[in-house]
Amino acid sequence: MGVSEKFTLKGKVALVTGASYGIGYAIASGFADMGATIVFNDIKQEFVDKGLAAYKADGIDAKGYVCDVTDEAAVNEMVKKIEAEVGVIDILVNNAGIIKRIPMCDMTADEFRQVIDVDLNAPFIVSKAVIPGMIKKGGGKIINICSMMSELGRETVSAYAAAKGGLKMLTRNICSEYGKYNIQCNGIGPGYIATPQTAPLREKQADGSRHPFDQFIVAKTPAERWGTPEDLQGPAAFLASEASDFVNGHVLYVDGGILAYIGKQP
Ligand code: NAP
Ligand code: GCO
Repeated sequence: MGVSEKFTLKGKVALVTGASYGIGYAIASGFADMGATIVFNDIKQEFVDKGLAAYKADGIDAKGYVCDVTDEAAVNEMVKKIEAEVGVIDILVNNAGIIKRIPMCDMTADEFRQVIDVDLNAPFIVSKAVIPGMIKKGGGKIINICSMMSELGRETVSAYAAAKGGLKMLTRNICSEYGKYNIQCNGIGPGYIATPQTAPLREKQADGSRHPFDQFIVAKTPAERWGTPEDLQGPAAFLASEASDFVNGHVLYVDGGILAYIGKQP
């Protein structure tokens, strides 16, 4: 097989969680362009419908399900339905995620748990639901959407950093435990990407100037810009395709160079 033939997803079924918009939508659209059949979920019918309309407008025949990824019974039910209605899942992207920006000492234990539940427990629940099908099928790809906060901390994101750091280790553990079944589990660590999740960090100030955090991120990124959801399409397609069959337990940071950079000299 030629190398270029390995960069296809023809005939593959891909489930991308929380993919009505944002990073998940871009990754799923990229997979569709590579030939995969796209399945996604969101928490509310309203968002699933919006997602379906967006995929349709892009010429993608996606299938959407209402499912909260923190609800194990609902996830198991959804995976069963996908297997019956679409086919056994070849590629899973654990993308659904939330953030709460609250100083740690002001955060309630409940708020901390909610973030851990969506950003760490859910990837465990969804992966656990799809792995048996992948084993029967002879292999599969799991991509966990990690973060800069899998490596770094900052004020107000204690729960998110704990969850994304944990997700990096869940990635390595799935690789360790299921690599022998031809399952590759890798992470993608996006840098700062312009999506609804980061919109509050980019809001214009009352005087029309840029948000100080916006300026801080552009200065901290060697590429000198925010990332776009589309910046993640190529890396995700690589990790979902046969081209990466011996890449396992790795986190690929797609961050315009943030993690390599000490910051601007004064
Ligand atoms: P986003 O714009 O907020 O989208 C997140 C998606 O997850 C939404 O569709 C959301 O659905 C869904 N979701 C949340 N909780 C869910 C649940 N319990 N069950 C099902 N779906 C759920 O975020 P994004 O920026 O695209 O981020 C996507 C992923 O990348 C997240 O894991 C995030 O942590 C990670 N990430 C983002 C950045 C960034 O700079 N943007 C950087 C690194 C990593 P509803 O809103 O419809 O409920
Ligand atoms: C924040 C941001 C980040 C990013 C991303 C970085 O408040 O610092 O929301 O956590 O979204 O995960 O990789």
